[in-house]
Parts: sequence; structure tokens; C-alpha cells
Amino acid sequence: MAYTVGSYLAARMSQIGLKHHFAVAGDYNLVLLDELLTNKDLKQVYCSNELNCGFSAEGYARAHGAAAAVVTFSVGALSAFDAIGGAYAENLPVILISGAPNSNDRATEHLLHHTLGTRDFTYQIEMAKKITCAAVSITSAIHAPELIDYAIRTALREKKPAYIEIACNISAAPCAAPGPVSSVINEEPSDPEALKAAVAAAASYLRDRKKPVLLIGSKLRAAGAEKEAIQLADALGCSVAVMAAAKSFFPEDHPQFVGIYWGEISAPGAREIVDWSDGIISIGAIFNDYSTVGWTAMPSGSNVLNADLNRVYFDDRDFSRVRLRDFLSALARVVEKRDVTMVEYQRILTERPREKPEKPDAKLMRAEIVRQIRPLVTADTTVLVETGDSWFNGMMLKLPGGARFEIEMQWGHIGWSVPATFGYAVAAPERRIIAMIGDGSFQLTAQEVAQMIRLKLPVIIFLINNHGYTIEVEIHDGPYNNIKNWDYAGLISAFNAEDGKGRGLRATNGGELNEAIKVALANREGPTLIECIIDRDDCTADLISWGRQVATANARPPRPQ
Ligand code: DPX
Ligand code: MG
Repeated sequence: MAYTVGSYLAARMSQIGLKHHFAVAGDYNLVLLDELLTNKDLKQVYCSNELNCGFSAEGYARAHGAAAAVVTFSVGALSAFDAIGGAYAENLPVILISGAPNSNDRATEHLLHHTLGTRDFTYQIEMAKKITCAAVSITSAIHAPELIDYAIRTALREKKPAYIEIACNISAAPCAAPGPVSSVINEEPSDPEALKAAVAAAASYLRDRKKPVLLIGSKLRAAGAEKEAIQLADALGCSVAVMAAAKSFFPEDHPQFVGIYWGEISAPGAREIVDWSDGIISIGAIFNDYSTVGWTAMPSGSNVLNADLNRVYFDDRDFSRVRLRDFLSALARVVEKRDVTMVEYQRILTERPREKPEKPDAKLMRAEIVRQIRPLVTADTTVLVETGDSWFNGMMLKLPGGARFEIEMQWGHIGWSVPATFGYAVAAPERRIIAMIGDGSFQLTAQEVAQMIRLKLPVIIFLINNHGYTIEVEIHDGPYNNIKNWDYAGLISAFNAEDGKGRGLRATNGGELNEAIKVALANREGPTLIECIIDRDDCTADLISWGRQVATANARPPRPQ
């Protein structure tokens, strides 16, 4: 088979396991899209705009390990950059592919459309360099294989997005055939000496500690080390607390799981156990202002051993080129059982009171929504929670083994979850997919529900209509937190047009919500959006406490010079 630059890229995408790529058409990428379509193992999935295209790919990467988005020059790519920044922050290898000006137009007097109106066409790749781990510009078929391979290999290795721009007249140019896939998916192995030394040092650190705990962070998934974290937990027998951004990365039905550690809004007992520990093995953690509750809960000092993606460090020791997976499994083989924190946890354990059922005709409240979502979360469910009070509602769901949970806590872009849910559902159609989304967030990216309708994806969306930006209300209120109300449920019939099978329902009390959920479960031919109408201030207590601390951290006056 004869290859072109575009079909070479498609072959590589398919070799790394992608079954789909997301796209928005534009004249700089049309020939490229044709070339990608020649690969029958790869489906082209269309998005409503490039921001959504980027986030759809981000959601796909969460389910599938990697993803690709194809956009046009500047008017498309600059929009997608926001989502690519998100993929960078969230450690997801999303390949952004942009059509680019004809190679003959470079270094000429030509002005081109969809550009800044200058003769510089390099600004886009220069911007991309800041938000990707590899950015390449392809203007000749001869160098295309090397550049494409470099970008894909770096993204997969670093778990970060990469950027490939292809001059529009090069996409269909004849190109060499791809070599073995191992040339793009080879991981950099641990340095054997550094690994040995890190494991020995960590084992000795643990021997000196009486009360070890494991603290699981969100980079655990990027490291592909979820199984190895269980091995270490099993070997140590100690308590395992999970950070909010890593919810579901360690099984919640594991006997040593003590809940979410999130400072003052931790699960009962989880904070006490972590604070009590004299040896916190922090695994792939991200400590930022949100996760430390405005810097009030930041494990640090000699009580903490940090195991990161490719580095282990604590006290005055620092070992690089130690892969997390290798480190955890090797450490699991040498440690002894240390279950003191588990014994203590059993003593102090209290359960948070569960929501009491409301009368079916009583005005709908936030707690009633959570109560009704709980039984929907099965082993094959993925819950995606949008930035807003949905984060805190989501934390309350106890996940059975196998259930997954997705949150975009580092980037925190409102509107992320609509396209990310779409992308996730494309990647994992066999799962039950539930999204909890606030009204304000939904308004950013609502169009992507139309793509769920187009592909008949039976996603269930709980649209929480609390008439505004409630999280912002609790952090710092003002007129800017009020938004224009929409008929969210009614929107679905507009998206359905003549052929869609989406359902839009509205719930103002528990009885209506219960009925709407039945309809949603029965609708297998498209998404169901349930608009849940609650009061503006009906939010979790966790949001109020957390919001106060974050607001205090944000309000610190400048230090005197
Ligand atoms: C903003 C946030 O309605 O959720 O539960 O009512 O808060 P809640 P909504 O979706 O409102 C979201 C709103 C405005 N954050 O409360 S969290 C600032 C913000 C952001 N991302 C972008 N723009 C602004 N996080 C893209
Ligand atoms: Mg809201």
C-alpha cells in the first residue's frame, strides 16, 4: 500500500490504539481529513467547534489512554488551545493536528486568510510550544515520518499533549510507510541503579516509621500504576486515602480505602489518619491551592515521601528516572505489613449521615438529587463531574468496584464536561455514563449534546439549574454570578431537529426526578438531559467551607517588598 503524509499519520494513530479522532473541518485541513478517512480502522467524529473538539479528545483520552483532534489553522487551533492546555494540566496525551498554510506561501509576500494578516505563519507553533511537550511543523513529506513519530512518542511518554501542523499541500504527498509501532510507544525504562537505590531508601524510611499511610494522587493514572498502588497497599496493610482529583484511581471497595483526603472537607476519619501518620507515601499527588484547601492542608516535611511519575524524593534524598510503576511494585516486594493506621481508622470511623428521602412533591433539593443518583452508580458506570458544586456532590458518591470518576481539577475549565462526556462516551459506549453539570458551565459548550444525539449515545446528564455561578457566589458574590436562565430541557428538542432521539426533562421535585430517571434509563437511542431546578444557595456544606478557605488564600495582600 502506498502512503501519504496523512495516511501515515492515520496509520500511526491506529497503531497506538486509537479507534477514533475528533475533527472540525476547514479549508486548511480538508485534504488531510480525506487522507485520514482512507484508514478504515479509524473513525472520524465531528464536533461543533474546536474548543469542544479539544475537550472531546481530552475525554476520549481519559477513557482510552490517548486521543487526537484535527482542526484548521488559527481560527480553529487557537480555540482548541484552551482544551490542549487542559490536557497538559491533566496529564493526558492528546495529539492536536492542525492544517497549515501551503508550503509555497511561506517566505513570500503572500497574505493568507485565517491568519493575523501578517506574513508570519509561525506564531501558532510558537504558542503551541508552551502548552505541549512536542510541537512540529510538517512542510515536506520526507521529514514527515520522523516528525510525526517524535510528536506521538513524546506525548505518549510524557503523558502530555503534542502538536502537529501539516501544510495543506503536503497532506496527500507520497510518504514512506510506517515502521514498527515500538518506535513510537517505547517507554523510557527506569534507571536500574536509581530504582534499586530509591527502593532501598524508601524501605529504610518505612522501617523508621510506625504509622505509614498511602495518599493517592491523580498522576497515578498517567503513570499507568493503578495496579501497582494496590500491590503496595496490600503489602503494607495500611490506610489508603485518595485525593479528590484521583477519585476512583484506587478502588473504593478495597478494605483499606479510608476515603477522600481533602483537608477540612475530607471524608470522616481520612484527614485525621493522614495528619496522624508519620510516614505519608504520597503517590502522584498534585498539591495546588484547590487540593490543599487554600494551603491549609498540605502534607510536607520529613513525614512525606513523594513518589512522582518519574522521581522519588523525601528528606535529603532525590532519585530521578525512577518510574512510578516500577517503584511501587518493587517496594511492595520488600516491605512488611504495617497496619497501625488501619487499626486506628477502625476505631475512629464514623459515617457521614446519608440524605433522607424527601416527599415526592416536596421542592427539589440538592441532597435529594444526590440521593437519587447513588443507586445509578454501578460497576460499569463512569461519573463525570463539572467544575462547580458538582465536584462536591460527586465526592459524596460511594463507587462500587469498577466504577470510574472523572474530574478536571487542575485546569478547572467550566464547560469541560459536556464535550469530555461526549468524547468519553465515544471511547466507552459499553459503560453507563452519567454527567453532573451546573447551568453556568453548560452554557459554554452546550452544543456538544447535539453530537451525542447524532451518535445516539445514551448519556445521562443531570443539569443542576441553581440560577447562576453558585461556587463563585460562595467564594465572592456579585452581580456577575447571575446568568441568563435557559430552557435547558427544551433545548434538547431544538438539538433533536427532525431525526434526534435525545430527551429533555425537567424536575422540580423528587417525584419528577424519579420519573425522569426512569425515562433516562429506558432511552438507549440518545442522551437524556434532566434539568434539576434548585435554589441558588442550595449547595453542599463542603463547598461553603472550601470556598471560604480558597477565598482567604486568594485575598492575601501583597508581601511588603
Ligand atoms: C466559574 C464557576 O452553574 O456551577 O455549581 O452553580 O457553581 P455551580 P455552574 O456551572 O457555575 C460555574 C461557576 C464561573 N468559574 O460557578 S466554577 C470561573 C471560570 C472557570 N472556567 C472558565 N471561565 C470561568 N472555571 C472557562
Ligand atoms: Mg449554577
